[in-house]
Amino acid sequence: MVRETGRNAANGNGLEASRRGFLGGTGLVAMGAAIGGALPLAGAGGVPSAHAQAAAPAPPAAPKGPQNLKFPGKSEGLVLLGDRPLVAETPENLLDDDTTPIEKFFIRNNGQLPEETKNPDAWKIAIDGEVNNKIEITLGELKSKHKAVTRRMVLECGGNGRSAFSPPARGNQWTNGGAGCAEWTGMPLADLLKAAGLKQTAKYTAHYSADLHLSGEAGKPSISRGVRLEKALDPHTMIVWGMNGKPLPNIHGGPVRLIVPGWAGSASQKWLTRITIRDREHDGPGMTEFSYRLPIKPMVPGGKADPANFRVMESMPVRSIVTSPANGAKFAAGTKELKLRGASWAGDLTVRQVDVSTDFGATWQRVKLDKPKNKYDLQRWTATVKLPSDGYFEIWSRATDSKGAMQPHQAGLWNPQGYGGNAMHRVAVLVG
Ligand SMILES: Nc1nc2c(c(=O)[nH]1)N[C@H]1C(S)=C(S)[C@@H](COP(=O)(O)O)O[C@H]1N2
Ligand SMILES: [Mo]
Repeated sequence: MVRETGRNAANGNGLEASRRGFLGGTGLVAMGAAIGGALPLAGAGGVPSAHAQAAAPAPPAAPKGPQNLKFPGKSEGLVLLGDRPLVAETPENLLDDDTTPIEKFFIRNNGQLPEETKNPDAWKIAIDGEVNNKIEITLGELKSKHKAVTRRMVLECGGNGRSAFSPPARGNQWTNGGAGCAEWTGMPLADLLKAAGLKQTAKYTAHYSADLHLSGEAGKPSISRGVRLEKALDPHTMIVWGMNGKPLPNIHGGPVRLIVPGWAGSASQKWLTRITIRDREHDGPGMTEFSYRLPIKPMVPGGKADPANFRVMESMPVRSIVTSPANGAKFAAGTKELKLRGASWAGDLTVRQVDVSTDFGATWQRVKLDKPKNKYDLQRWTATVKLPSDGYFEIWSRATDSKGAMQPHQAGLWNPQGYGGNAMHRVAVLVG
């Protein structure tokens, strides 16, 4: 994995930048000291990442502001996390639509972008490995032979929320914007696998694609992940050629990709060329050691990780975000009420409840939570909160999934590459 220095790599979620804007360095230190605290057993810099700067002896130099993405068809509101490979996230306040428009949808690449195909219908997909009949089929044939289905489903990077880990974890420093919810059109992968005839020995998929490894070395996959057969056969796991009613754009894996909803986005292979059915857990790039894996026994944050203590990450954890107001929003003096909007989702599960706090979690208020349109859709929420006075406030949001798991205050289950961080979302606002 490439180590990338994203925005606010050291201090997490961008909240610090807003505070600095409001308060200046001294105020920041005071604020951090008031709410920060030591994290037992942590490695160097053992304070929660959102408050990390409070521990510094002097106010640090102002970090570089976020760099905006410049890419055809994409909003300049997206924040560039890396340009080799190209990675960009959607600030939470741009995730305010029921269906994330293509121009706002996050981008995550591990290798080089393939050139856009001139003839999408001639694109070939093969199914081989532990099957009775190998299949090679063009996208054109797939489309003509199978009834297209459309589902609105969340795609979320396994590293979403990484910037909240303390000590910092390796990789793109996503806030909560490594996620989007699109209308995906295609067909269930299961239909193709059944047509190939799965052998008794079939256990796992292995996904291959047309993008080159960053090194440019021919035949070296940039990433090749897979899923347990049970997930591959779930009717929501799809081969997809349409996004929000348009042909799937090249940047999102067009002409054809997988969407494995609810699980780390890396399983959703873009530019899909082949699926090999395996008789064991796949071991391609992105499957082994600490890649998209979580500790079985919790490890000491920042400590030495033992590969034998890691298992493949599957469902993503529950998450909520405040999509309005934006972090750093200012309101006129005397504003006594704020209308909030947000979104929430929970991997393979649904969201049961979302609560918000304007007093650093001392008291919580339940929001009005919408139902998903179909399984794996995101759930929008709204709330109105009262403010007791002018001044600096943080809006915190926390979701609880259908099994009762709630977002923690701090990204937990530390792991070297920072997967599954789902700390509560916090936005800072200033009244007056
Ligand atoms: N072929 C290929 N597929 C890929 C990737 C990649 O680098 N190459 N990145 C994966 C990761 S890590 C994520 S989070 C999603 C991102 O999809 P998007 O760029 O359409 O948002 O694609 C996945 N599929
Ligand atoms: Mo990802």
